[in-house]
Amino acid sequence: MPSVAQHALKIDSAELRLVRLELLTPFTISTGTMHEKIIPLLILRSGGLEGYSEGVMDPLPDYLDEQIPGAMALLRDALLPQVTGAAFENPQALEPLLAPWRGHQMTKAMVEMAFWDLWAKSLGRPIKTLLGGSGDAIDVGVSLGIGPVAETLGRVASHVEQGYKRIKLKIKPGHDVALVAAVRGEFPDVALSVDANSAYTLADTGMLQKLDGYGLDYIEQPLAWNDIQDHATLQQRISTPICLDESIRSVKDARKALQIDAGRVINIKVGRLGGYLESLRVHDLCAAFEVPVWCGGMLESGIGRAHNIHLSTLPNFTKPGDTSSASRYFARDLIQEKLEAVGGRMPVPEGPGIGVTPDWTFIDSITLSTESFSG
Ligand code: OSB
Ligand code: MG
Repeated sequence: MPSVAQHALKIDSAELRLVRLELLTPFTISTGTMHEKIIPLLILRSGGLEGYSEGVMDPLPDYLDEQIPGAMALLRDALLPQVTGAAFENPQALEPLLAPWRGHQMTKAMVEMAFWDLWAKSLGRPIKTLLGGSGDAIDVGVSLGIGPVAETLGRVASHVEQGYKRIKLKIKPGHDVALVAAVRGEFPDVALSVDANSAYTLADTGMLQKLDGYGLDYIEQPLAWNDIQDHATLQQRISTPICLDESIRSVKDARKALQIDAGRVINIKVGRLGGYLESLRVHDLCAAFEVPVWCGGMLESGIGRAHNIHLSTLPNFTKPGDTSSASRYFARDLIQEKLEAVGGRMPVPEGPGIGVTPDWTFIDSITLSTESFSG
């Protein structure tokens, strides 16, 4: 990452909102169905500038063990009182303040990412450039929720037609091999992957071995969300690369996983890893291991999506990310710009910071609560 000489940036105040955004269609994964997105939004202010981020934790701990009430409490009782009134030269200077708190990567990432946006704006640079990324657009794939096979086939067809560069199918026990066989049968050449969100155990090895016959790009997080060891055992028994998502919460986790061949691809989610700095470390570690990475998604609004797109411009993001068009999920986004993929390519927002502008009229109309913090 390029070092930029810079005066310390004082965080004058912070605002924490909770907003409710309706999903156009429910999204089902192995752990359950999401009908709406409740999004904690963070605004950090310095002088006339604002930095933005969104939390990707769920209302209840069903993807990982983090959840919105705990995130709000940590932000309210510790993180935001700590950062407001304080000055930081760069995002690295913020890390020692966040590090002592156990876990809560997604919560810490909110503060770190909003600060990156603020810092980049203060320098007049896009986040992409400060991260060391490049390019005007990134390759994107799509993640299709669990649904009837016939319906999924139709959705695969429409997304292949739109040019998405990889189709990811959500799977769970009883909704796996037959689905993959049907999709592969109709789309022999499409880049295809599956994501189990921890729905299986080593007792399912036989079924997972059957997936080897369908030329999948990878199988994402087949085993427990907090496991690495069993994934290494499974990787020895299947030829399809395992992609780790839930079980990688830090660069330390990533190192341990790669050292024992527990996976051959890593999904980088900035929130899950606690921010850009840890994401950069995982990115660089994977590059050293010659392991490709790609950027995962959590059905983010345009604010989180813009952050993800900037991160995806780094060189080892060699596989299409889950940074598909916002219009797939929401009738109206939280930002004024449209984040829409064209031919499987998502343009990187231009301008300083994340490069997108909140639509405050709309955000105000869906805000459930607002809390203010000043130093
Ligand atoms: O495991 O990647 C996942 C959505 C919610 C929770 C977990 C995951 C997902 C997705 C959707 O796959 C990705 C997206 O389009 O944002
Ligand atoms: Mg996943």
